[in-house]
Amino acid sequence: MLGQTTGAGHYAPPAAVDNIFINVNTCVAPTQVQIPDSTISTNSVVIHWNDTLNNAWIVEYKVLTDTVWSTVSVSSNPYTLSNLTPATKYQVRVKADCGGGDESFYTNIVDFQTTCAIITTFPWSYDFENEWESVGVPLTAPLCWNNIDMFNTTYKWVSYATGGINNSGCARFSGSSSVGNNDYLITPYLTLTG
Ligand SMILES: [Ca+2]
Ligand SMILES: [Ca+2]
Repeated sequence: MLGQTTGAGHYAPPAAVDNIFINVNTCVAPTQVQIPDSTISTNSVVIHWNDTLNNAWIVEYKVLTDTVWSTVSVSSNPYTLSNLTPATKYQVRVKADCGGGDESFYTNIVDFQTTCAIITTFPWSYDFENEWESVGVPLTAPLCWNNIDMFNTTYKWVSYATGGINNSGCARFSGSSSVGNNDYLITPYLTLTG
């Protein structure tokens, strides 16, 4: 630690410290939190991490845009996180629980997105009023829809936020009748029974 005064005269220092205390966190954090893509479903994921020292952990997760983490005490690795919402972006982090209130630092934060639910409730409607997601630059699509842009990539299905019924937003084919087009905007999966 280095203290220094500057300026003419070198009068009293402009800051002070006292009773510095440095401690070591002996509870070692897990590493390499991973969520294999194959484990991601509409409402659950399987979380793995590396840790050969501990046998109890605290898994924290939240919706990406939330500020408050949900906390689960866990004694298995890997751990299945369930009761999630379909087609939603989440974040997860893990720390070791070494007992007696001794906890490690958090791991890095890992992002994941649950998969889209199959639509089984009818009538079903869609108003094209939510922001479209990137589905591979420069293409976007409504969440859980598929946008297929063939032939002329200048001409494709796009979001038109000020068009549609009462200017409420709609999907628009931005194209030209003078060129060939073969473009599709495909609904989410639907299951029709009965
Ligand atoms: Ca609309
Ligand atoms: Ca096209």
